[in-house]
Amino acid sequence: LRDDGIAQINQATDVNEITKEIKVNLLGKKGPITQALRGIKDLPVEKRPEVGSYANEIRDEIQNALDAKLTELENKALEAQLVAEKIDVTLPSTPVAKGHPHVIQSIIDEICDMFIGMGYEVKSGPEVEEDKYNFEMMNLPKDHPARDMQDTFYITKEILMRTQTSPMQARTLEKHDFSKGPLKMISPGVVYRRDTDDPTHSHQFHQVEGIVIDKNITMGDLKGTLEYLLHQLFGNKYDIRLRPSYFPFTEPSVEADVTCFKCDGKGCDVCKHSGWIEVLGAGMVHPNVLKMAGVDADVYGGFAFGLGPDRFAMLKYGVEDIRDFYLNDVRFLSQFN
Ligand code: FA5
Repeated sequence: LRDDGIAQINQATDVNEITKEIKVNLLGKKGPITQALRGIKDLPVEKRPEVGSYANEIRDEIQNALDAKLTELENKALEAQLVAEKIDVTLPSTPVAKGHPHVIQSIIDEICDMFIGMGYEVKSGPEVEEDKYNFEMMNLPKDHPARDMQDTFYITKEILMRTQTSPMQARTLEKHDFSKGPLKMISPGVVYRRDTDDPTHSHQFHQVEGIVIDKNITMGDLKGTLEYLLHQLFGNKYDIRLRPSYFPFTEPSVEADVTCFKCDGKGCDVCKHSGWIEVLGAGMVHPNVLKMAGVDADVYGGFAFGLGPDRFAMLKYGVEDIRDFYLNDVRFLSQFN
């Protein structure tokens, strides 16, 4: 029995055969050894110890042979698996596409860095905004005709998708403690208008709002800041002009234009043949805006501006259609990596 059992074990070639067949056959409840050990009680008393210890000895030998074979087969299986699953770490890997910020986000970051360098703080505000902040506190009461300048997506009568980042002027003015120093803030974000999409207009675009309020701030400070900003971003490659304009929340108001990138002397397609593209609105903050936010307009004053980074990106990179920024075509966007 022992020799036969050990021979069976030695011939086994896989783990299952050992654990499920041979082990059960030899050492299981119905196997010869268990049966022999059970039969001991029927032997004469004096024979029992001898037969018992012999049967136990055979059982232990078989058990040891089984354990040894099992370890050997398991090791072999592991080795085979290691060979089969070997990874050659020296092989070149499949390249993983790496993302990068959207070109407009990069421009916004560049603008923010520039203003942080001039001591401004950066704040963000809600895109779903109250009529109160978007219009009323910006000196645009309910029936004001200038509301038509920014065609609005209303959610309810009092809630809307902000048409400009200017509500952040009212929100920060309301909270600012002037005893601690002047207000110098910029606020980038997305705005929405019921504009018809065309090469220079999108119904969803970005703005960066800026506001500086202190004692003795002049239009000269505004002009210097805007010229610094535009020259930093565009270099001397483009001409810049400030043109009188109208905004209900600034007086006086200006708009800044930058020369188009595709002007050939006869005109510029993108700029409707004027040769200029408007990139920002600005002005001296209207005293009504200060008063409504609880600021003493006799003591404090300053300037504000709202610029369009989408238009900046068009100029900087010679993109002729603003809609390209929103189509999410990776072939287009990856140029700006
Ligand atoms: C405003 O939105 C004012 N809030 C700006 C302002 C702030 C003036 C503070 C004074 C003081 P305007 O509607 O002109 O102004 O928009 C500002 C800029 O946003 C424009 O110069 C332009 O660069 C950009 N812009 C406006 N409409 C669109 C549009 N549909 N698509 C892309 N950019 C746009």
